[in-house]
Amino acid sequence: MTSAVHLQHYIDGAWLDGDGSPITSTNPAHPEETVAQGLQAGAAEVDKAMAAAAAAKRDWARTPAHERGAVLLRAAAVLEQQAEAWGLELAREEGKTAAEGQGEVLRAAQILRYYGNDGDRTAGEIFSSPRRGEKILVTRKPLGVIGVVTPFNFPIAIPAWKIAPALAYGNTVVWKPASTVPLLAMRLAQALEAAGLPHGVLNLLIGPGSIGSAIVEHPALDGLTFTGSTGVGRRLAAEAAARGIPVQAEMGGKNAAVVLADADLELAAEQVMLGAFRSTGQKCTATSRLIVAESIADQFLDTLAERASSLTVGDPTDPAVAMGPVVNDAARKSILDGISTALAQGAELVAGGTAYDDGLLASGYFVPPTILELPADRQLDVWTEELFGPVLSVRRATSTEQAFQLANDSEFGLSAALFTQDVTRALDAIDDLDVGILHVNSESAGADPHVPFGGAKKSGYGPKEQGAAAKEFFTHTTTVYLRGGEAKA
Ligand code: UN1
Repeated sequence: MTSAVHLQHYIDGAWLDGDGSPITSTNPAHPEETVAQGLQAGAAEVDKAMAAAAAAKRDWARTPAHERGAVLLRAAAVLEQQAEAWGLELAREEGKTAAEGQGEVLRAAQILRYYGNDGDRTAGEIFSSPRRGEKILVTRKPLGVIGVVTPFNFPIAIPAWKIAPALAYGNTVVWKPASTVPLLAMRLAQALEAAGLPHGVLNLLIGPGSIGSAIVEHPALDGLTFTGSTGVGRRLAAEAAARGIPVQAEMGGKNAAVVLADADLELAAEQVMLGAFRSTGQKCTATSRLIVAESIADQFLDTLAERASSLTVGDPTDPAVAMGPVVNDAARKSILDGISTALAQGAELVAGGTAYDDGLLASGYFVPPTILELPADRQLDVWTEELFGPVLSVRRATSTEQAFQLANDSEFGLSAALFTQDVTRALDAIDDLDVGILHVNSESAGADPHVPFGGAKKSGYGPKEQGAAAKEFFTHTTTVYLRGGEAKA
């Protein structure tokens, strides 16, 4: 067993103990194993971090974008070098497999590289003026101090895709990661520190949700970016918006995969399995609903049932394991409750569904990969509410139109996956499916750093993330009417 890492906060370029109560992160596969421990941040640390970020913002904003980008590129190299070690720590702290953990660290590096190279690409636009002797410049300037609040499920990639653009475009940051994954947060801050980030530009506070609220309430805040649950997101967004502070919030998903009768069923089965069960279903982009054409439904569900029951569940650091535990006991309980409620309301089990009662799978926070077929005549909670775990709910459709209607039957609209070999159907889906991200013949999860990421309907609030959208959010414009000093007739 590896010994527990000592958790500290990173404020104004120094690693400090908190003055709050103790905090530990534990291994969800072996809950008795402490991964990291320390003292939470208190109100004094929030003030210090906000003051440090505010003091650093003028100089960082004036640092040439090329230099800011160079810091991100050096941090990317640190992540690449540490990918294996930190990927393993990620698996121990969060529960996804070590391969996925390593992939996530490398993905964070890729994101840092993207923004490291993007920062000095464009600084604005120049327009001609209707007046002689004048040009109109639209320059982009950073917002200032950005509050970053991130979830447990991508402990390093989601922080990277918020912090990298924030820094690249000249902002300073105060970051509160999910309290279940503080070690990986420390690792990202360490990589940026090793890369030479000036003091105060990034500040990390480890602690409970009240630290996030304290950041949002702080007078020094200039912008807020959040990913996490709908409840918390809406509350923080409302608080920030009430103070006129720009907010970018990524929240829930209840993403559908639609499998039409003409689909390549082998491909569809493989991709639906990945979408539903990779990262133990703990992605806002995970496939949690499946709509399958009636004519192929029996055959397709048989294939999925077979694949789900042969998925190797266990310790995520074991290379033979395909699916690890969920993040903590509360998550396990609420997911198992969601399954029991669905069964009581008339759902039928296609695979999984029964809590483990023996050995590692019972002592760790494991939930079996579960597939439920829902009755056609009633709306079940499991169809509408995000369980954030390895649970796939299925309904059958007798036409493409009905399949798309069912896919849109959600207050969320983050992503969807469509499986068909018919381009006409794919083109229809672009118009008809009310989602921010559509995958045709691939799983519903996944995101590239150079294109917008975010949802329709209640999945998001404010500007999207990534690509050009990130530059839009993390900067504002100043329009400059520029004339020479000579008087014109
Ligand atoms: C992915 O699908 O690979 O919280 C990324 C989430 C999303 C990120 C998904 N914001 O799961």
